[in-house]
Amino acid sequence: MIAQPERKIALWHLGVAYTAFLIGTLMGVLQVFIRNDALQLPAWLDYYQILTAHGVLLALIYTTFFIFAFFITGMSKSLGSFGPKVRLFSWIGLWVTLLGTVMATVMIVAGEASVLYTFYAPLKANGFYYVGLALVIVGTWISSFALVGHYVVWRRNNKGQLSPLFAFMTVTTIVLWIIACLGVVATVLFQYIPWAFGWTDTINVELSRSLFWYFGHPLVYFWLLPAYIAWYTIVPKLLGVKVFSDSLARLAFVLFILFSIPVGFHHQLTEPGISNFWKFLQVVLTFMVIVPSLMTAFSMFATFEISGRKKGGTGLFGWFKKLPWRDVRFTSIFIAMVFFIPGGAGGIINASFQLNEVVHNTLWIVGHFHITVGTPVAMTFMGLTFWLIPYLTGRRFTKRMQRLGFVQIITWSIGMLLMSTAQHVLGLMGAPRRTAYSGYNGHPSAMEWFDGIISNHVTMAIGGTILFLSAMILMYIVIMTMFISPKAETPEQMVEFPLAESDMSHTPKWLENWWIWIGIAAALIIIAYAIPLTHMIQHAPPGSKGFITW
Ligand code: HEM
Ligand SMILES: [Cu+2]
Repeated sequence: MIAQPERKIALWHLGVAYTAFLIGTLMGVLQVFIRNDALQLPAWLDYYQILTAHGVLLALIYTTFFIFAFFITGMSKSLGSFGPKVRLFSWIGLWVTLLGTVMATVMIVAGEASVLYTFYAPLKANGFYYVGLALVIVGTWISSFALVGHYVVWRRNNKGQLSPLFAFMTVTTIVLWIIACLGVVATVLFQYIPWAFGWTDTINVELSRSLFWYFGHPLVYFWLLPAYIAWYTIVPKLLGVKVFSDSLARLAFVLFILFSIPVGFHHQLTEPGISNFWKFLQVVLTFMVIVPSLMTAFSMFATFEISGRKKGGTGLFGWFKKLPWRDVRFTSIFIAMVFFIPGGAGGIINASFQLNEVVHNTLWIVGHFHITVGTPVAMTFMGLTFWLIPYLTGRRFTKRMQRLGFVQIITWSIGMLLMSTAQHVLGLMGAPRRTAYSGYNGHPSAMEWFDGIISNHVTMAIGGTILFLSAMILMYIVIMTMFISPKAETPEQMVEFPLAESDMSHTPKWLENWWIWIGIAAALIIIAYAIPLTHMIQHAPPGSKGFITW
């Protein structure tokens, strides 16, 4: 059991995460009904307002707070208790991030910031929305430095040794996060804030979007890598085996630092201000990420097979039946992985220069990120929640909770399958994303979006409703295991932190030489961004004044 102060910090993070989850999923279910013309919002509430709340609270806030809860618990577990300074800075990090969250949320609720979570200029929110977002980032940096400090002390006390896999992966994710944030911090501090408070009249739109996506793409890896940490370090323990290959796991992680940052232009393929050469270069770099992704898939299935065979599974696929399907901690993550197969394939489509034209800004994209962040990441986090909260509170995860956990993940899967398949197909038929209901004056093409079986906004709404019910079951489990379930008394009732053993005897030391990876990452970033960004600044158009369209 980790020390009480760390447990408290982690539990606070989880409390905030699930509050955001509750509000965010409520917005989600409203959206599906509005899009299908079954619900009309009162005049004081706007579709873009709730969509902003949905994107910010789920994609930015739920994920970030959950991730830090997981990191804090795992770092304390694998490197030992935090010192007083690490604790203090973890608290400060939490409060600053929370302050920023509250500020941004108040602005959204007040109708001052219906600019969506990507806050593209020239849409202009109240300046305090951007200040809130900046504080969120600063808060995560403080928490990150606390964890890195803990790691540095450990390395100093264990000279010449590789750090445990969990700690290595946490630091990798933090390195990626800090490099990524530089872009969004630059645009928010130097472009949005002066413009939103009226200190400057206009904003360089193309530059702001490019700096945003410099951050926006690695942001998805900031969500994904913690899920991968669970896949690499928790899943083998649930299966009763060691990590498949420690060095492969570490190599995959550092490759994510290299290939997740210099690629943001793949979100801007339709934008006129960037020449094709730079777009093409970044598309090529984007495709490099397939390498560590397939390395991860390979190690996962190798882990499954080794475990299944150890338990007596024979033949080509006999091992599959021997996996611990009755353990919701495993089954949830397994389903999360399965969703990532079409999710990753869809990502290849989105990033392709030509195919992007077909799917850009359509509901396909919404379908895509709900089967990447909305399920593989979110459901891995759910699978972690089932043991993380009882582990931290010392309460039991009862049989009844385990059964409810199964109902929760199965309903989430069914809901997501319906909603995201409908969204993918509707997107191919041309239905746009980020719009409330619109009949396009009864145009036949738009009417088709309401009369298929799968390709129908109603199917999407049914899926969304099932998802919302599933989210409420999860909230019940969270509240029970946080405050109400009986305390664990006997050792069998205690919930453990299932951290797998990893054999580091063959792992090369250079894998943990951060300067190599930060150096290569910097070189790639300069190659991919220096010239086009300079161009955007030197040949800047007049700039745009702000627009408040809502
Ligand atoms: C109850 C479950 C959920 C439902 C019913 C739902 C529904 C939706 C719908 C219908 C949209 C598209 C709206 C539009 O483009 O007009 C949307 C957008 C989005 N959703 Fe969800 N969603 C759910 C859960 C999640 C989760 C768990 C995440 C991430 C962790 C997530 C992240 C997002 C993001 C980032 C957007 C894009 C917002 C934007 O375009 O600015 N959603 N959701
Ligand atoms: Cu991307």
